[in-house]
Amino acid sequence: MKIIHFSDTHLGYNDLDILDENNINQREADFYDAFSQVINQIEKIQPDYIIHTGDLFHRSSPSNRAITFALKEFKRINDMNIPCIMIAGNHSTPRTNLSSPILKIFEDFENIYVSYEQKYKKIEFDDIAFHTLPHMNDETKAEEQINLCEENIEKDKKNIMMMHCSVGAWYLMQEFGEWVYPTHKEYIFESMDYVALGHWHGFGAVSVKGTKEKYPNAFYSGSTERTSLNDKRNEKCFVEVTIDDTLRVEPKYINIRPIITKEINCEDYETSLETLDSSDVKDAIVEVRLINLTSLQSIDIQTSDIKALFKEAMHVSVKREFKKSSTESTIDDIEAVSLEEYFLEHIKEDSINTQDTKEYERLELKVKELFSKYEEVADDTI
Ligand SMILES: [Mn+2]
Repeated sequence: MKIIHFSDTHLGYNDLDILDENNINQREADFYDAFSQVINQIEKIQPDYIIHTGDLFHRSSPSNRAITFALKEFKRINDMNIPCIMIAGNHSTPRTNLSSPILKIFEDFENIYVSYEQKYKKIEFDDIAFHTLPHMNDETKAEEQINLCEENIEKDKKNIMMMHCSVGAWYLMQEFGEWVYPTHKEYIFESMDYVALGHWHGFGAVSVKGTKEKYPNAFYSGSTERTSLNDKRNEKCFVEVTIDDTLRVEPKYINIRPIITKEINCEDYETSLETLDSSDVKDAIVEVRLINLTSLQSIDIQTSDIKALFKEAMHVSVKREFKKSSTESTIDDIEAVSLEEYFLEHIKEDSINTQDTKEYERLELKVKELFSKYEEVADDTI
């Protein structure tokens, strides 16, 4: 028996102010592309079942575009005549009873089975039972729902548990209202053929109570794209689960836009630039770290100059990481009135340390020039 498990597709998520050729936010389009890649693969693999473990949409009230896209893709799934079981995650669960859950839009698709009512629901077929525990806002009610799941295990069928949660607080996403599965109920996993998890955005088996030991049958499939540029994972996947006499869990990778970190060591700025390799950044999201930066260099090194080094990238962000100095002065040490004066004082301090007065004079002029430009712009706005 073959099951495709995917999750956390976050349709409608957008980021970075970049539009694609269709005037759609480029990152939003990336998420749609990742989703379609999974559906294309499912068409080829022709599994027995398809499961999605939550956060189909990024918001509980998605945009028209996100809904239109989802309906089109789920029509494809529906037409495959393969049962598809889907649960709600924290992102697609409304916080109040006033709004209607978005997954309701799939109720009338004959091959799509949805679980979004914040309670346990068993979705059963001849050979298999899916025990779904969608996201629950009220954690106090969750335990009785887990008990219901336990009571409903089918001895003569395969049993699949589906949840959108952090298992025992080890896989927290630092999001408001996330549901933590109680550690003392993890033993239920042993009665399941497979535990399909959503919420954590990386692929992998779940650890036993925070040890290095892993449950052999409990997996997060991970997200299909990155909802934060802090997520540096370049491998996103869906999972092909084969349940015969043994269980096989195989990640199937998706082609996603690369995210690449480059480092420029400002202690040896020139050499660092010379040895910089920018050949691998085409269409990538690039994060450049300027390390060991001094305040003097920080004035000279323009963000636009750094960005120009990676012309082929889709997006470049520059992070300035200053060198720690033992003689760092605090604001209290400097009697300065304006930002300009404060800044000049700071440079002066630095030049005293390095005994480079010529450099101070050069930068003083530059700083004055920059501040006068700033003031001109500021005056214009009055
Ligand atoms: Mn998620």
